[in-house]
Amino acid sequence: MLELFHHGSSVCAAKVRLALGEKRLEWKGHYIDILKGEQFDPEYMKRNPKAVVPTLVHDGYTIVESTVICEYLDEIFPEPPLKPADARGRAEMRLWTKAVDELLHPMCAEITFASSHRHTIARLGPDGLAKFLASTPPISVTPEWHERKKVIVTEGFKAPRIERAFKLYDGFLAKMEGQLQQSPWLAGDTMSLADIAMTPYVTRLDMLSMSEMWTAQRPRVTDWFERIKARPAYQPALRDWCPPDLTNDLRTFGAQSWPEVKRLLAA
Ligand SMILES: N[C@@H](CCC(=O)N[C@@H](CS)C(=O)NCC(=O)O)C(=O)O
Repeated sequence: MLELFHHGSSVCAAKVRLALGEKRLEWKGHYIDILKGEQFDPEYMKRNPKAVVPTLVHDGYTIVESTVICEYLDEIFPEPPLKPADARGRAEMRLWTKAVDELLHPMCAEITFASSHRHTIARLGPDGLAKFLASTPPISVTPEWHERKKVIVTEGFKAPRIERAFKLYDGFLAKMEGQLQQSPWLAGDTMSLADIAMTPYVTRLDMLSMSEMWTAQRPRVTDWFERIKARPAYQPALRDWCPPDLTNDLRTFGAQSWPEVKRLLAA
């Protein structure tokens, strides 16, 4: 049996849901509301000491780290394959998944909290918010996340170095545009874990009403995203799990943030 501990707006959890969906696998979900602090439950942290989602449990075996989970699923359930057939293709694929984990993901957390999540978690009230921020373990999304989350929640777009996050994100879209000139998918002729890794991050910008970051000047990314969205696994994995009020927060607060984001990108 496959069990997934996940959350509706988590990019890493969406990545795993998409891999499960592409493989048409049945799974049982355990919803962890990371904007209410459910990830800090000591019982959950026994499975995932960084207090992050996702966590997969397969026949009693617990596995963390979304990219490792996706590779594991592709080995255990090889059809349809989500890795290129040749070693070079797999190397290209892993360069994408590594860059997503090391660079894009920490910046995605920053832009999401600066643009939207900080308004959502403000509803916890002053005491609830203080408890939420204090509960993040010393090593979480990144080794700096405990402090960085506090700064971004408090200062929003005035947080030091916040422009770095948006510029790095923009750089990933530029890199995608370049790659998609060479091949239909990010690591060659077939859709792979590279595309699955990038899908939640492009979707995040879309949900934040920031799709102009590619629709205005990146036709190949636009076309790639249309092809991704047309896949049957997309809607259930990426959109349906996000509760309507959270979808609404992302859209509304994101749209309010967009003029500031545009200014940071142009500076
Ligand atoms: N490297 C981890 C990162 C997981 C991660 O950062 N998850 C985020 C949601 S996408 C989370 O649970 N954040 C909880 C928090 O910010 O307290 C993975 O790929 O699974």
